[in-house]
Amino acid sequence: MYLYTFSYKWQSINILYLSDSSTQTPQPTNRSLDKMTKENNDDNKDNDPSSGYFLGFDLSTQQLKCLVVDQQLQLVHSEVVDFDRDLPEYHTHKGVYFNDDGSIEAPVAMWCDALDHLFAGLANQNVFSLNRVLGISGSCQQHGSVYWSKDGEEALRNLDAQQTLLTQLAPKAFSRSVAPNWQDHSTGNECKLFESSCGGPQGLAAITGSRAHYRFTGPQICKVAHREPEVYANTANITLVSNFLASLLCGYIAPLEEADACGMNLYDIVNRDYDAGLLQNIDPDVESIKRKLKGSPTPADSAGPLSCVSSYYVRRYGLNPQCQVFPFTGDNLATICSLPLKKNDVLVSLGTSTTILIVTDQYHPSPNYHLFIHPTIPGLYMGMICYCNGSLARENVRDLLSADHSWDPFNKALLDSSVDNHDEIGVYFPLSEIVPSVRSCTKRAKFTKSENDINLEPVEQFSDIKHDVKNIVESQALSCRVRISPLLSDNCAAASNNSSTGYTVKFDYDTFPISEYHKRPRRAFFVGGASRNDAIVRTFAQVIGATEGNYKLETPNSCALGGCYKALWSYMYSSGFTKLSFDLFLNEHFDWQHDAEFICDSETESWEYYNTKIQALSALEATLE
Ligand code: XUL
Repeated sequence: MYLYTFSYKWQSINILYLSDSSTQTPQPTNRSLDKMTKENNDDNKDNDPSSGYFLGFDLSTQQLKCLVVDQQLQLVHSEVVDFDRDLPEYHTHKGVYFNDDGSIEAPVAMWCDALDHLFAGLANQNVFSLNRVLGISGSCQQHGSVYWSKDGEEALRNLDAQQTLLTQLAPKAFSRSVAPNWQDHSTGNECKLFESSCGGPQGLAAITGSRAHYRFTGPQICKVAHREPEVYANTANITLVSNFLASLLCGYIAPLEEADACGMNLYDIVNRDYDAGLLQNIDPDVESIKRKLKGSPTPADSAGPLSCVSSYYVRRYGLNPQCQVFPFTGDNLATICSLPLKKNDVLVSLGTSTTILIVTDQYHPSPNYHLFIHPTIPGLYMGMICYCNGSLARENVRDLLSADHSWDPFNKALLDSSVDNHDEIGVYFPLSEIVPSVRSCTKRAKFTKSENDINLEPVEQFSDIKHDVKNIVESQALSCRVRISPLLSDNCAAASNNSSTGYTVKFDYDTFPISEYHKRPRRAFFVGGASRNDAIVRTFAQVIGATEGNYKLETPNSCALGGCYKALWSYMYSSGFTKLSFDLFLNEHFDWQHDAEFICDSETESWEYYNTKIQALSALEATLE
């Protein structure tokens, strides 16, 4: 029996930071070597999940993290390697290199090194036995790409437990020592090529779920192929960060995972295969680039394992030789796996920027957001909307009311029913915005509305800053609401072609009857810094109008936790211990009392009140450049 020291699994408790031996080669101690010899010979080795553990990795920009859960989803242990702090010899800044030519990349050797450091930490704790780990999965930063040399796979298949990953892989396994990072913006030409090859942003979004983005892997690989032809020619395989880490654990180059492959601008989501025309942007020899990508990705909705863990980890750290590695996915995709989300549930991240993740059965692509195949539930997609302006814009207004940056006057104004802004609308974009795609601006207007018509009158200022408080939070929330509408509707495509269904309203690339903007999500989950601000969350909740309640979450580790749950469910499902689908399985075991805090219901009356502002926001956005 192991003593569980954790009571609250969303908190990252008992993280074992590495000692300052970061420059030393990580070694398993005598204790872990003794332990593994004993346990590998232990006859009592079974696959009973009730005494097993499940690892969820998260290879993010700044850290490699691993959480460990038991079968009840209880967090048992966590381990972190922070790149800048624990591996200073790579001289990264926040985990990456900001190169002189403007590109942003991360050293692949550092990630290999970090994995050994992390396992050394796992092998040297006393909370659980690595020999009892039955399944591993995880999440990784999306879009990055790792270039493997012709010797790469062989080096991986022949790992010697007496040596480190670094010494065995870094010198020869990679044709490029650095991986492009999602923050990179150096692929402008390649993005143009991708969009023009298939009829523009809408054409590309229709095929791949997203318009071209600098960070997306297709344009990034294209840049390497065209600007570094020698490197490309010497590259036998290209992995995303997710199947790179899975490959290190499996001991061979694992295929891509399908949900994460949707972040490449290469994958045809409807036909569930790479798009040959898009691949040709990179390499006229489509079969060759397909081979480099290791053929078809593993289907997102298959629960099966990639393989057992490589013997390297069994011999070096005492992992169970039967431990199964399941496909890793992207970090945003893993985040939705950290909760028992169902169709039409929405996760609102109120951070520096605002990000919306929504589970949907509607494939309604738009150049303004991203659609990915859902990583665990067949027939569903994950929609992701990323705004640039979030807390910074709200803080600007806050500071107009409070010299000492207090939220109190802001929150008081936000909930003050005597501040009547029913005929006002504003947009507050101190940074240029992604959704809608416009330059930095602040605009205010008063409006009058007849049944089918809207009359907008621009104003310099409202009568009081308190009105800006209400208008900024409401318009941010309303923007989220109208942009998730097409993903909540069963018939938006049909509705957009049917002019007899009342007057229409345009947002971005969509023109729908007003009724299409009157769809409500099921549940809303709020995360991120501003989710701790009750007034802001309650206002968002009323505007967005979830029909089954609004919840607040503390999610410092949601990506890694999603990886743990994916490993646990995949193991249970593929080994026949459960027949439940991922969401039902998670729902059955999820501790709502501990892990989610109910905030409020969305009142129908207040939700309807915001219906009146939809046209006004559309009209105001139409004036922006
Ligand atoms: C998503 C994206 C980032 C990275 C962060 O498209 O680029 O969220 O996945 O790790």
